Amino acid sequence: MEAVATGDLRRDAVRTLIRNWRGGSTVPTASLYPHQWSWDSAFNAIGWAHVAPRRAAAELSGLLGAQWADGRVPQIVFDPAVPEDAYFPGPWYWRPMPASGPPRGVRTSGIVQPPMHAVAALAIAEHDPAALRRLYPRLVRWHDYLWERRLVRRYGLVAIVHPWESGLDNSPAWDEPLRAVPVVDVDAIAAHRRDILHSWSEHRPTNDDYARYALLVREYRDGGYRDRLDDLRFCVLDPLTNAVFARACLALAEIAVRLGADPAPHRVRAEQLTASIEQHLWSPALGSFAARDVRTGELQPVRTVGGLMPLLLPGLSPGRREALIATLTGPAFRLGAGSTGVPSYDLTAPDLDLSRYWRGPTWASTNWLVWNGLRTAGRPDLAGTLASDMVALVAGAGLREYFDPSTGAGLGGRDFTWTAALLLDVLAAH
Ligand code: 9WN
Repeated sequence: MEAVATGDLRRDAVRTLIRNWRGGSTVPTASLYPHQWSWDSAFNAIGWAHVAPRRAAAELSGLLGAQWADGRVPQIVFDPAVPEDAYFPGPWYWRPMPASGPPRGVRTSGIVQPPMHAVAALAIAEHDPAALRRLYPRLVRWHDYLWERRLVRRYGLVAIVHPWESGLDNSPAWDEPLRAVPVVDVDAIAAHRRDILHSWSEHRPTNDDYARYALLVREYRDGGYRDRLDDLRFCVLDPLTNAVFARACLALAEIAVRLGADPAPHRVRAEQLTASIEQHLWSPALGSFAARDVRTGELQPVRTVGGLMPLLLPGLSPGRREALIATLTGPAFRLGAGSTGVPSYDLTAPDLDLSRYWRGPTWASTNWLVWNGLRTAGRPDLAGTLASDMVALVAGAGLREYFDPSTGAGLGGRDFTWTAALLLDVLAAH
């Protein structure tokens, strides 16, 4: 890491945060994603905390201000100043909103994203302790929503009901579950797409993917966004969502302690989730955790970066931790063996696509999560290797949305906020 001029990188990262700040939140990148995204805001706040702690708190407060009456924190909070057709699906596509929806006058999507927010709140607390008191009650309601409405009782895990909810939109982990979703109106949906005006279509999900995504939105919307999990076409137990949720429960417990509230319920949830992840999502054949399709009961036979996320859990059994680290450093992910970060998909898979979104490329968000997982797992050596990879990727290709893991070439959006924010966090730790 010493070889790289980290001062220059830091300056570029701060400039990107400032450029993408919209007065109360930060867009992920100006033209491709011109609104506020949920898990991005958590990552962005972690970066802002190093630069302007008030903005970090504002970013999280703004997002939680769009929380629905039922407690869900929406995937997107739409900027009313941005035209409807700047992003697909825009605010109208998600309407009508139910009575359990967002506060009056606030326009949001109706699905969620990984619950990173308590982790971010705890991270920014060091810089702005007063923010915790405001954020805590909303974070509790958000976690209650997931635990009460999204829990699949027979597995003790929470479900995602749309691939976008995973944050790893077109991951091969969703290929089988998505076979239950017909491809309809593909040409009409393709004509509405805006992403491929800003990014190469070969680097994005396909038109068939988008037709399925849009149908899932319409069906969930037309059902009033009710979480009748048995009736939904897509209902999956994602290791990333559940591991991040468990880690967030531990963060919320720590926040409760600091505020003099009772941490026990949050700790109990973290323990239960950890046990359920171990019991129901482990694949001995893969040497990794994997997603389980609730409709078929099947564990998905693919190694993705999401399957490594239980490294974030301090309660993970030592055997599983060792096996995960062997997978991470083995041929599938190659950490430490001339790696360029941790790719989103198994490098040995026959359908690996080095430049298509979550089907191969390396991303800052998932790298940062694995980096934290390695620190939790007591492997500062590997965490250091990954931190160096993250810095080298940005030094070589800029603050891009994702990177080709074979060449390190930058892909997708430019001046990407979470890439900047998480780089600042990694640099601050080294
Ligand atoms: C849909 C904003 C988001 C990230 C996701 C990433 C991508 C959106 C899209 O961009 O998804 O949510 O339009 O492709 O997959 O993780 O939060 O950066």
